[in-house]
Amino acid sequence: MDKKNKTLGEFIIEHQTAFQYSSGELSKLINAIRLAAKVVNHEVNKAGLVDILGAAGDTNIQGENQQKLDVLANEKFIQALKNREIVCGIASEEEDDFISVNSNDKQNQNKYVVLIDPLDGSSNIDVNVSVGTIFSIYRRITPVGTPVTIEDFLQPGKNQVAAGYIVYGTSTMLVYTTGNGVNGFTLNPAIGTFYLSHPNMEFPETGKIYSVNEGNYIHFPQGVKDYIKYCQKEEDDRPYTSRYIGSLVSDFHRNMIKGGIYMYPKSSVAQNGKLRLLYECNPMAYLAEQANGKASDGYRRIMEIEPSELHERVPFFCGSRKMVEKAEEFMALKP
Ligand code: P6P
Repeated sequence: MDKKNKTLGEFIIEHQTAFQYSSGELSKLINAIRLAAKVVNHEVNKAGLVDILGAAGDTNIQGENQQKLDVLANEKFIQALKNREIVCGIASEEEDDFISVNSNDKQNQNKYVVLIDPLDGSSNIDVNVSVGTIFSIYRRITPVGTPVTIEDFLQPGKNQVAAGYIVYGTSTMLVYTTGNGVNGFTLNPAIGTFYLSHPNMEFPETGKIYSVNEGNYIHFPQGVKDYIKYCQKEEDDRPYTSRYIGSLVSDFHRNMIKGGIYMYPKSSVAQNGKLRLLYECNPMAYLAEQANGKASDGYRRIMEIEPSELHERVPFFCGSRKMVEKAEEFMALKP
């Protein structure tokens, strides 16, 4: 077990031999994320003080009002990733299409593509509720030195080489995996350093918290309605507690520490739910499985899904393994 208070930089160096590819490449990837996280954290923490709140006036591909902080976070992460000679392509919730990153040298030897939700839960910005950044990293599958293509991004989640999130909450944390468990680092804002505060994070096998927007109850499949009523029934260790922040990263983070399930199911008004497969569900599913949890669309493993487009949505059930399995039982009975 790694001792706490190790810095993120020390941790990366000590663990880079466990990274399945070149050791230096992981350091560059995580360091780019770390830098952008500190810049965005600074802006998020002062959002109420400067004229950075409110819609930027534009709408993104999701048809949602772009908050200025969305735009800023997107720019900062793209800039940080572009500046490292390691990434050949970037996809973002805030960008209609993927961005091809051309290396300074003629032969673009960069091997990684990164998919990001630069500021998830952005509707919470104006009400001072925590938000997060989510990232997902793959090795490209098309030949190194050729232009990156959509195929490099449309990989199933099981191909990820790293994934994580930054949660801008009461403290700012970077939580990530490279396939050898999940570790959480807390930022000391006074010195701008992330310290290992949560080594080897794991979901409790079960829990007593369920997270879902019950305002959509009437539109849910019967199996989801039945599972919610199961959670609310006075029996055994139930009723459970309902906790829903409206920020996936925050709900996921709390549930990983305390035990719980997060659900964004399909509904009669959203046949594929709301969450994006590539830059929300897959990275969170990778983290969940690395933390002995589970992630499915109610029927199948999220990380087995073959993506067909950059911004596709999937239903999402994620958290403590036994809670996800129980929800899947109800879905199987009444899809
Ligand atoms: P609703 C934020 O927009 C997000 O993608 C997740 O972070 C969050 O859990 C969900 O959508 C909230 O959506 O429809 O419940 O407001």
